Amino acid sequence: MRVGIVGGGAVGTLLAYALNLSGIKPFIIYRSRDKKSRRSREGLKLQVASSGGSVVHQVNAYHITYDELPDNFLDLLLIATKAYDFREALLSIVPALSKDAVAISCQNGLWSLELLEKVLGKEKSAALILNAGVYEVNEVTYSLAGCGSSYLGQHCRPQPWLMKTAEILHFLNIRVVDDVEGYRWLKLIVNSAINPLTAILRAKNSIIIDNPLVGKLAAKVVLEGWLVSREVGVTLPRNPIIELINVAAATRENYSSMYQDVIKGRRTEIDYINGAIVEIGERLGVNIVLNKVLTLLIKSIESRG
Ligand code: KPL
Repeated sequence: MRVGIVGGGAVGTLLAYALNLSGIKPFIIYRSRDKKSRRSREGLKLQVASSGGSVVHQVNAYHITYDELPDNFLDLLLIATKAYDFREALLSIVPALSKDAVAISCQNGLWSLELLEKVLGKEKSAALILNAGVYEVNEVTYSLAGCGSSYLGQHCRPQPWLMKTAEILHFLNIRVVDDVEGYRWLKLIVNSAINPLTAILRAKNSIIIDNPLVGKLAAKVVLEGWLVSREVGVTLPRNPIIELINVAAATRENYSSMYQDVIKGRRTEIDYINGAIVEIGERLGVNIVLNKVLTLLIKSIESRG
């Protein structure tokens, strides 16, 4: 099976490492030739905590740019770009997919799975709700700072390929679920609190559980998203306040993806997380004032560069 991973950042590296543990050497696909060359030269590493400290693993992958990919080549595509790069990445890669290829969106927030389904159809599209904390150490090294349970699901009855994919990614402790919407919203709501608060306060995820004031604010943000999800008609598989605490505890040593974006002066995924809650909440008449404030604060930080 030929597996492609678009996006060679923190999530892409973790996925590649997980595939290596099942004996698969994936193709990591880049837009930039410079990044590809550097990775081909210096390799890619994932630092994983172990009982006696941390171990740095070499990630075994082929590094390739979009235009080097042959047509009808990939059987499984894992899309691990930022949410705002998803559309362009997907459309550029479609010719490289084999006739029966299937694809998984791994983005934070909403809208990516819907876009994937428009291109490949519901049965060949799935979403991975990844509850792992990975951060960039340097351009070729990432660190895995905690891993909770992750979920894989579709907007139709789970197809047989989903179970096989969960097996080859067993390192990530993935459960195939029937109700992907519930799990997507659960993660969306948890991210809506952890990501902007850690980015604004420049703190690790642990601040959510270690600082009672931040914890209280995070819980209020979660409550807004919870009310929006109820108006949408989504049933959450778990209480999102408890999930917030569990995810923050499981990834306590991690710097959230939004923290990392802000520190590096990069664009964040705020529009797909809190921005999505604001958009849907306003349409349905739910009070989403905290999500709005967080969205504006992160956008103000982004605009300063
Ligand atoms: O999804 C994450 C992110 O940082 O985007 C969590 C799970 C909160 C880990 O940091």
